[in-house]
Amino acid sequence: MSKLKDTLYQKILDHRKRTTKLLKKSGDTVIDQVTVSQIIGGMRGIKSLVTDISYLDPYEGIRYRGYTLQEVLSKLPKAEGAEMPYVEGLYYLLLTGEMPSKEEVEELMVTFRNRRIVPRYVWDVIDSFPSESHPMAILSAAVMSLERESHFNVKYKQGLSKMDYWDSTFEDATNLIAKMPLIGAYIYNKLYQKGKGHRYPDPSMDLGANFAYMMGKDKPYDDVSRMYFIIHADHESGNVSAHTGHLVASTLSDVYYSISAMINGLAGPLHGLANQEVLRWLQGLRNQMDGKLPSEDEMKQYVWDTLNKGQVIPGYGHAVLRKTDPRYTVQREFCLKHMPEDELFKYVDALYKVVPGILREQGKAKNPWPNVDAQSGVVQWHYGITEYDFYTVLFAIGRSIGVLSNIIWDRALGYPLERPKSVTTDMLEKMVRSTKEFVNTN
Ligand code: CMX
Repeated sequence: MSKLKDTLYQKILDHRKRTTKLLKKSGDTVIDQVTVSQIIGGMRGIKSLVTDISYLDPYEGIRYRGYTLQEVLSKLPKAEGAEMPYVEGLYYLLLTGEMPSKEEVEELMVTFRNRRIVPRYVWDVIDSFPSESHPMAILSAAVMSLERESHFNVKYKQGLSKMDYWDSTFEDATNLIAKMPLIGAYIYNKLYQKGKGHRYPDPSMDLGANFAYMMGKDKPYDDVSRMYFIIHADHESGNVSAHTGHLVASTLSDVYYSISAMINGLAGPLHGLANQEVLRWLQGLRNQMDGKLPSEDEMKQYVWDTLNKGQVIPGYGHAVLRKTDPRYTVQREFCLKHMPEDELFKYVDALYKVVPGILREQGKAKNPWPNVDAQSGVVQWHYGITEYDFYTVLFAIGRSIGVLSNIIWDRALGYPLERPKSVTTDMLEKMVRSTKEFVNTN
């Protein structure tokens, strides 16, 4: 057993006792109430999922296993001369809750390296897509096509104890994470470089550096990849991509079905696709300005014009966060260091000064501050990835690391099939009529 798997197994044994005790002793304890607006309003804020991989505080932002993003970036081991840590180390941290040593990360790098090979039929699936297809649709299909590789399915058919579900799920998850960057780079190459830029992975490189290499990018794009995959990895369990992955996996569908579904959820403009929307929207402004940097008043006008057309400002607002997203801040700091003179970065910076005030004045958005997607496309654009349809693929590679870690733990703790209850509007009206508040106010 590898060091990671061994450590994970010990953690699972300990954690099972806590979950069993909670269920046995406190199963009927009420911890939340549900309002009509929460039911009609997309279940906002209802405490109904449990995960120990990450927690999202509305004012502080995401913590992975208790660590802020800044702590994760400074404490995880790094390659010689790198600014950003190994992505492999993040997988170790998310799975075990322990900050890995460099040796532990190196062992995991070998594990990933040995699992990179993507079967030929996956390339055929990708090649069979018309070139106008969205890269997220291709990614979803490519991941789906790998389903026949699932160890979990083989074991399940042979008759697998529930206590062992996590083991083959771990094998499937690790196999998929190792392959995702290759699949992503191949899709980029097929769609935008007509297959001419394809590079095989370099066995001496870590996951982030290898992705940069396969994309044909020089330093510091290796750090951009590492940063990007790490900051997008998890955002607790209620966001659409994480929740979809968890939901599908709760039926004991294998990780390929689950991650393909996760990718489909991420592909919506209110979620992961917002990063490409930001770029599209900024390009609109740039075209309108004939290339010159807009004044503050021109910027304000563009924002108001968008709102007055009934559209959202992409990259701003959030269902949980009530402050600037720390994932935005991490990227902003990277931009300030590496590309302060970049024209689009200046646009983003100028927007940061005007959008929150306007959204407050408009009075609809509960959070007027920028989220991760407001910055991420600009960094990619700067390093030559100007095909913004591709940005959500990068988000998906990162997000799969967190969602897969969660699925392994779901299986380890025996979380059941997810099945919330729905009611009809009639029932809802009846329930409202029978409450004290209704009687008192009518
Ligand atoms: N621009 C304009 N209006 C916005 C807004 C924005 N950026 N953010 C929220 N609003 C509006 C909502 O559309 C809603 O309007 P209605 O009452 O007319 O329906 C109102 O403000 C209240 O929404 P909210 O409770 O503040 O936000 P939600 O939890 O409903 O939605 C989100 C959250 C992210 C979908 C929303 O803020 C949004 O559409 N933002 C722009 C898209 C975006 O950046 N998405 C990426 C989020 C991060 C990610 O998942 O990747």
